[in-house]
Amino acid sequence: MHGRNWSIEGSNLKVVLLFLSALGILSPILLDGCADSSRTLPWYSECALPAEGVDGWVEICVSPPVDEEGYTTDGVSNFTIGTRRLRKWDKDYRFILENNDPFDGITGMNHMGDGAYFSGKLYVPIETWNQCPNVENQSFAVFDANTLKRLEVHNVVAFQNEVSGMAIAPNEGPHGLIYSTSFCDNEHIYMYDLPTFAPVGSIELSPRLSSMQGVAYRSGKLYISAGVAKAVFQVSLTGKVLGKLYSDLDALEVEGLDFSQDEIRWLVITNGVPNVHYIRYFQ
Ligand SMILES: [Ca+2]
Repeated sequence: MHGRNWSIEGSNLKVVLLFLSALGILSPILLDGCADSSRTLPWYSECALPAEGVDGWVEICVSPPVDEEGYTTDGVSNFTIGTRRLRKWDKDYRFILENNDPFDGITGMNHMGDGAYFSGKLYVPIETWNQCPNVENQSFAVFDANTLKRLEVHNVVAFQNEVSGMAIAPNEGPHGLIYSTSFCDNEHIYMYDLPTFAPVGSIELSPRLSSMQGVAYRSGKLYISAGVAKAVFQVSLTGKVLGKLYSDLDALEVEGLDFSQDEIRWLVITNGVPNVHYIRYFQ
């Protein structure tokens, strides 16, 4: 159990980690490769960097327990998205404020997905979720990142069968694009015009990715959290799946993610508890 896809031989890594642990340099949380959410976790400010010579994607720390659907950040504050709740935290995950009624004034909504921060706002997919393919009222909601108050709702029922995640790519397309994943559609990523939310088209994934739960954009690539594989994949903007970057096979569910900062921050539910896992590339 507790298997993860390390990029160096597991036994070598364990020796390195044991040595660091003996020196008191490394938190013991990394030793068994399992983020046991029932005990105290290393926080963002206590991320343990790997020893020299470690190559590839390495998990360096885990957030305290947060919400269960999505994550994003403006580079300072952390924003976590629950099924029916938005919360804002400071850089060390100290609670700042929450919105416990994100569907206030709109009927039928019961589910939020993985959102993205862009230019002072949070972009969050919302819908009426009743298992695949029975989904209704698929929409993109926009919230003020300072107050968490809802500003706008844009219906996308006509174009997409489920909305599990949103990523903002301000420099793609003529005016910027929104990329959106579907949990019920393993074949397509949908695109929308950023300023108007008008549908632009879709890209076809090759190979397909099952049970997509979140998407992030960075430097002309997409990063997708896929549930069946319990992994983060890198995908080109033409839909080619370029590789599996990291997997957490102990996860009960893998959820939203963010790659706007130095590391992929991936919301993973382990033992029923959602935490943001910080996974950084070393070479
Ligand atoms: Ca996100």
